Formats: sequence, C-alpha cells, structure tokens
Amino acid sequence: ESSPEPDGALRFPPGFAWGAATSAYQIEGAAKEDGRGESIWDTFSHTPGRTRNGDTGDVAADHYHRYRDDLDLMAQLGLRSYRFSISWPRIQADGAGRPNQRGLDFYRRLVDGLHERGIAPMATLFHWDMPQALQDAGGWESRDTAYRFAEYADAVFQGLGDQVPVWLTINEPKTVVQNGYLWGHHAPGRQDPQAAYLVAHHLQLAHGLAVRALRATGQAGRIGPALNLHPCYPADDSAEAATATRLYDGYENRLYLDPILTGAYPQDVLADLGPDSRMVKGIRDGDLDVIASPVDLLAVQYYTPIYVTGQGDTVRKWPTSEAEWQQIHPEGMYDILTRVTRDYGRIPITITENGLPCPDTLGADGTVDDAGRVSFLRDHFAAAHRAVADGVPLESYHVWSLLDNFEWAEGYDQRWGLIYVDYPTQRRVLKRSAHWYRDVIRNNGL
Ligand code: PNW
Repeated sequence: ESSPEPDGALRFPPGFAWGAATSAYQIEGAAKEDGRGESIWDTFSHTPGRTRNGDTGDVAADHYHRYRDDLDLMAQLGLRSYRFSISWPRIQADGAGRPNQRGLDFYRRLVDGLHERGIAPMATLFHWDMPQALQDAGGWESRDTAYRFAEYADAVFQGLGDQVPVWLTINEPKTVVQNGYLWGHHAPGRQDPQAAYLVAHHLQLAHGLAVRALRATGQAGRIGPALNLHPCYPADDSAEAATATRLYDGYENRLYLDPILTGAYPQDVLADLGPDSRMVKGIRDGDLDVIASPVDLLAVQYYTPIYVTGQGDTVRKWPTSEAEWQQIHPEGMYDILTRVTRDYGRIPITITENGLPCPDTLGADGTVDDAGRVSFLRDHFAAAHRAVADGVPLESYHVWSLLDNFEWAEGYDQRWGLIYVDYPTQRRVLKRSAHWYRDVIRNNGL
C-alpha cells in the first residue's frame, strides 16, 4: 500500500498523520502570566552571554495569546497531528503541589481547538523547561525530581487526559545530558560528566514513572519516549573506527533505547562509565523494571548522522546546515528507522521532529522562498517512505517546526519554521515550504 504508484508518486499508508511540532518555551512567551513560575530557561536566557544576542523566551512567538490564529494556520496547512509541549511551571509554578487551573485551562483551550479542526493533539510532558525551584533542589541530579515529575504528569493526565490521545514523556533526554550537563550550552549550563550520566538515569526513571502514572489513571491514552537518534557511521574502513563507532552508538542511541525497550543498560556503556561512576552507583534495584514499563509507541527525532574516527572524534562528510551540528544526509533517516525496527521489534514509530534551519527573509513581494527546506523535506520524506515500504511501522511525521521560534542558545537567529514569524509585528507568513507541505498532505505523499 505504500509502494510507488504507477504515476511514480510516493504515497504513504492510508491514515498516515502528517504534522508539525513546537515546544512551550520556544513559542509561548507570556512568561509571567496566569501564575506561571520560572523555569531554568528563564534563568539561563536572562544570564548575560548564554544566548545569542541575549535573546530570551519572554515573548517568543507570542503563541500564548495568538494560539487561535496559529490553530487556523494549522488547519490551513491541513495538519492531521500537532505536537506541542506543556510547560511544567505553568502547571506547577514551583514544581510541586496542586495544579494551577489557569495553566491547565490554556492547554484545554488549545486541545479543544485542535479537535474542532480535526487535528490530533500529541503532548510532550517535558521539553526542557524545568521549574527553577526544582533545579534549586538539585534538578535532574536529584532522584527525587523523577518522583516530582510523575506527580506533575499525573496532574496533567487528570486535567487533560480525556482529550489527548498520545503523550510523550521527556523530549530528547540525550540533549539534556549533553547540552545541559556535559557541554553547558543549554540550561542549566553545567559541565560535569559525572552529573550528566546520573541525570541520564534519573530522566529514564522519570520516563518510566510517568508511564506508570498514566496506566494508573486507567485512561486510554498512548505514551512513549521522544528520543533524538543519531545513526553513527565509521569515518573510514579501519578496525579502530569500527570499534569507536560501536561505543559512540552506545552513548548516542542505545543508552536511551535499551533500558526502555529491553530493560537493561548497554553493558559497553556501563563498563566505559565504570562501577564508581555516579550513574552506575545511582541505579537501584527495581529501577530498570520501572524504566522498561511497556510503552505504546516510540517517537524518533532525526536531524543528522555522526561519523566517528578511530580516535573517537567526529568528522563531517556532508554539507552542513545553518546549525553547525547538522549534516544533511536523508539516508540517515532510512537507516535509523530500519535499524530501530530491526533491533527492537515492530513497535509503532512516530517521527516527532525533522527539519532544517534556513536563512529565511521576507521578500519585498511578501513571500518567503525557502527552497532549501523544500528539498530537504522532500528527500527525508522519500527516505521515510522507503523505510515504510521495507516494513517500518511508521504512523506519523512531524516537521520541526510549525513556526519560527526561540532556538535555545541560538536565539531567534535560526529560523526552523514552515511559517515565518516577523517578530516586531508577530505577523505570520506561510513560507514556500508550507505551501508545498500542504500539497504533500493533500496527496498523502510526494
Ligand atoms: C531539537 N543534535 O534539539 C529540539 O527538540 C528542539 O527543541 C530544537 O528546536 C530542534 O531540535 C532544533 O535544534 C536538538 O545535536 C538539539 O543533533 C541537538 C541536536 C538535535 C536536536
């Protein structure tokens, strides 16, 4: 059903859900409204030198006030699915206690608006905006934070669970570990490998506890993790590169996939960390059972491959985008999807992020010509189609991102949206890619 049509078209399976993705801190703004508490990204972005041009998410794309217009734009595109995240500090200002009804109400209005337009909501519980009060109590370095997360998740399930068919627990635990705790260029800005991998374990534990919290409600919603996966390839034919690539893959992919899908951490990574590491010492009896609580689907985010040398360094093989970490290699999409299905079985997969930053400008004629994004998406859609034809149970695809937004440490300089945001006026303009994507959705393929 997904094979090439006689006309050469690449048609996706019936019911395939085309979508777009965002996250709360990157688009909402309204940082002090309706009882929202502070998150570590408020703190980080307001610390001089942490973000490009000192940009913050205080206003962002003002989605908190403009969500109705944004819903109409989604309907104009023909989206079948919309992935957004819930801001923990809007629900619990200090990360604990009774949920803030005004925070829940905002997401209720958003979700109702999606249903009215025939768009399926997909909600991420945590997309990096940790309440500052919890960070002050240790953040993800503290095991207790995983239990606080499960309480927050339960409050969200109680408030919205009847209307949200798919939940994602934690967005890209790896990015929290690496950018937040190894390299320090994301909040909370730490550079401490011992802390970083302990954080990895606590993120996994939080994921498993949230899965159990959903099951305990008896609700019908489906739930899974949202992992950014990087296909790792040896940079050359040497035996050293092959060995180094294997371990690199452990740290990039298996450290996050294996505990959830097989109930065990990868032995090579544990051995490399060593028995005295804070992470290995932090794993308690029963933790892996919690982490391996059965999930309903796996959310995969793919942006770039990684090429590894015999020394364990990385090199570039393909042209990079405006994001220096991103090499453009659509084949990597095929490789990661087929590999996950081969190694972990036929668990349903959703692509929750894939996209490209472009130097988009608003032309004198009022259009935005992002031809590079169109060809990037076309090539990645085609690679995903081949994976489906080869048996990968892929059910949906969310482009990152619906709108230009606050790209973390890169601020507003990097534009990732299908829709252009003119920040001084907050006017939205559909880029060429948005018009093109609407046709892809209408045809259910290329
Ligand atoms: C994702 N990498 O982060 C995030 O989930 C989004 O919030 C973000 O805006 C988007 O990708 C674009 O950057 C990533 O190093 C961070 O490969 C780093 C990588 C990939 C994704």
